[in-house]
Amino acid sequence: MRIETELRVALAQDAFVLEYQPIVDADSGELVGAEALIRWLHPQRGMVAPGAFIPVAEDSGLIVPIGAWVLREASRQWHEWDMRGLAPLRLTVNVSGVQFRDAGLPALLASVLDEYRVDSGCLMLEICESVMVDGNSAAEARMREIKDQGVGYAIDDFGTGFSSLSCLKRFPVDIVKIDRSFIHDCPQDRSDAHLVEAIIAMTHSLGLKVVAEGVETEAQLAFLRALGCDYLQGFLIGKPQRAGEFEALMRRRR
Ligand code: G
Ligand code: G
Ligand code: MN
Ligand code: NA
Repeated sequence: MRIETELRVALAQDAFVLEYQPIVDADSGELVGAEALIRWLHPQRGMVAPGAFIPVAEDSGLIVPIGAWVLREASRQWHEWDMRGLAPLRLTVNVSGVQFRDAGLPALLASVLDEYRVDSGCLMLEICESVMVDGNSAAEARMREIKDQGVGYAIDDFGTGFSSLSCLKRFPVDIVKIDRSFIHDCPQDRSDAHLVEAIIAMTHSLGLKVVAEGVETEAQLAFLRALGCDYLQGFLIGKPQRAGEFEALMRRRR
């Protein structure tokens, strides 16, 4: 079967699942949120990572219904945790450019936030720099329309694209996520270390918060903390995990 056809079947059969990767406050280590990451539970191939099917979903337009499933499922899970007294936790959800530009997105968000009584301040969309670089006023208007619903924005993989400082200033961004490729060789690699330092300083000068992604070592953690990085995410903090495991982590971290 073509992967596109398989993805349609997967949607119909509810064969996707979300994992949650913890995000902590750099100073206190307190759990502040999680990034929701989709996985496909394939009947033959087992768990398929998003890199293997998100690009196909984007090309075929299937990213719109798949992305809708992700937003609904993340909201449903938030509500479940809230009911058990485990929220408020901030959830960030990855949104592809195609999905972001889809005309139905604002209404979909309004509907899931309402259905699951999600505190909109607890939901953030992770978009990549290219959404802003589109440079166009349509993207800016769309961002503001959703922002008016209380939903925030984190810029994913920051540093790998071509967005400028003026974009971060002009668009209603809340958080910048430094791409893990820049964190990987810190603090030994002086040029990466300086780059990370500059991104943090620049982000703060614009009044935004910053998340370092891909934190894997204690040395990276100490380095990022010393620079005043706000939040940390990475295997050192915790791997992406299923809701049940994540819930256990929330109970321990509270
Ligand atoms: O989870 P890793 O686990 O492999 O994720 C790889 C990539 O897939 C990341 O760049 C992430 O942004 C993207 N991704 C994960 N979940 C989603 C999702 O729900 N929607 C979209 N559009 N991308 C996702
Ligand atoms: O592009 P995005 O930032 O959304 O990608 C998230 C991806 O990064 C997921 O595939 C996740 O599994 C992966 N990831 C998260 N933390 C780490 C880490 O510390 N090291 C590495 N190598 N990958 C990580
Ligand atoms: Mn992401
Ligand atoms: Na990233």
